[in-house]
Amino acid sequence: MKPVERWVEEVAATLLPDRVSWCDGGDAENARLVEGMLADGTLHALDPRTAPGCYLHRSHPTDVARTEHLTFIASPAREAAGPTNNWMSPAEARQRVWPLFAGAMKGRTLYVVPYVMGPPGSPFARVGVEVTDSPYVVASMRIMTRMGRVALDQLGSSEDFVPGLHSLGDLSPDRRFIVHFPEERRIWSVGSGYGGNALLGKKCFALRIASTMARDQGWLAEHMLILELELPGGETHYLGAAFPSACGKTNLAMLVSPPAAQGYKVRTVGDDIAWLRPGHDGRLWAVNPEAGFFGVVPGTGPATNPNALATISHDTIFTNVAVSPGGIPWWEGKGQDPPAGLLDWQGRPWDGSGMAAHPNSRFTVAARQCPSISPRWEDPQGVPLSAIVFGGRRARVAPLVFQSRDWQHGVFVGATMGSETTAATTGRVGVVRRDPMAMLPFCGYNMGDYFGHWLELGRSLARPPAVFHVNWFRTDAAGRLVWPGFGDNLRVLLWMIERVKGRGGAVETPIGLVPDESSLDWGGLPLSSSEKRLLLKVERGEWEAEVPEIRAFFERFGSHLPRELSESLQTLERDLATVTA
Ligand code: OXD
Ligand code: MN
Repeated sequence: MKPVERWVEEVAATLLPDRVSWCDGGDAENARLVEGMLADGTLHALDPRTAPGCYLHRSHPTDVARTEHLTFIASPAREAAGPTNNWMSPAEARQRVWPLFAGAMKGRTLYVVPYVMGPPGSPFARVGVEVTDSPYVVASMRIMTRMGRVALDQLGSSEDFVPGLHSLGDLSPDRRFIVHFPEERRIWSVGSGYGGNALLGKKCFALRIASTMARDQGWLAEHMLILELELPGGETHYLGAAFPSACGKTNLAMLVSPPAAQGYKVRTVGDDIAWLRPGHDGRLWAVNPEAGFFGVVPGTGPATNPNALATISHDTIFTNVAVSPGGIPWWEGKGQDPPAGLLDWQGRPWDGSGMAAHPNSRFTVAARQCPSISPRWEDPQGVPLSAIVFGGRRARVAPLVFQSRDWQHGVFVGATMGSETTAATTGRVGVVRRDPMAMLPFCGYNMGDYFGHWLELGRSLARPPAVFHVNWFRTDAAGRLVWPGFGDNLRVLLWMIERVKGRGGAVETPIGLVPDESSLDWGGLPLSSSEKRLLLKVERGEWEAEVPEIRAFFERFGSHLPRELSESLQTLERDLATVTA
């Protein structure tokens, strides 16, 4: 018996399913699953004329986002999980969580979902196997990963796979746990059918477990989009960008810009996760381990992201959007008036107040459907990064863009990122929290050690990417967003590429290098000179107020905080004190 078969037999003995079904990932299997889900109301068919091959899933109203407070790292020592993760000892997990799996699949089918994270044939691809009782999860994993026979073939009789146990349980938040065992490289998830909690290849494997594998093996697993930027004449650059959930990674990865007419082309390699490795050439190489997009729907429209709109025009699973009586999906920002008789995300007649689609409603769609997908998106070796971009959602403080002075300073910039919370996780929206490298909810080990790993990895790169920070969300005194964003973000990317090439004007500030006003292309933008100044402004008082917050955040890591980061903080403090206001 192969190791994977032995494991399935072992867990089935506890889960007690009525049936075990090994998924091959084929069309016939998917059609059978969809048919069953249409029959039992897990899926609703959408209008075959305007949304061919599309379905709507409504999740339980208490199960609409990742639940970070129910997500745990179960390393034997609390210190290994660090101060930013919820920790549970493996013994406690066995006591509190394992019993929730006992008999959980009685009357249900246990689906075995073998999957590969990483491009086909890539030496960096890794196999996971998810056991689940949710056909919605199976259908979604088929889109988000390379699922089925391909994974079993890659695995053969090896033991080298990440086992993930998932059951919907009774969907009660009181009995919901997402537990990661980094040392054993296994995952348990119970009580949720929501994407980030239940599609175990994504956040659980490709970020939390993979980040610990990456630490041990000398690479990085990051919450980053990867985009390709072709300049007129054909020169091509790749950028990785880490923004917290629901801060525009998908939009940036699929950017369509007015300067496209001049020969600039942006193509998509990935929209959420990047696995990064030092190459023999001293550069940092990136692969997208996923095969699909699980993106935020509201705000996806012809002006904001026409490529995403085209991508999701067919063969897409929508979760928690609104729908017309004729099965036309609708959401805020779609760029169309709401159809008459609209049903909200819970299937109730919408009375026009509040959002009709859930703010965290999602699309699940194959990456190959994206019109802007890069021909290199499945390159087994990945793509070499010219730049890494960190970014947050800050109404104040952070300028539109700045560049770090070097890799070490770039790690400091990433480690001190702040961002306002969004609907992608349960809890209050709009409060600023430190979200280092956008990995706060996704780092599978002590973040202090993670910063150290970033520093060490940089030392091994002869040609490290330049590191930048962006903020598209600065507001004026009236609370209005100043920067138009979306397609115009290309202007900022082009300044970065100029900097990478040793050109592009910049002024030194205590936080790093900010474009001088004349080196950004503002042409045609309806911005006054005071708005331009506001966008690029490094306000000393605001940054002085950041320093104690950063210090308090750093202190949480105790002896795990690399000395280099305390030094960078001291430098910032000193430079702020000496700068002329
Ligand atoms: C996601 C998230 O779903 O970050 O990508 O929440
Ligand atoms: Mn994400």
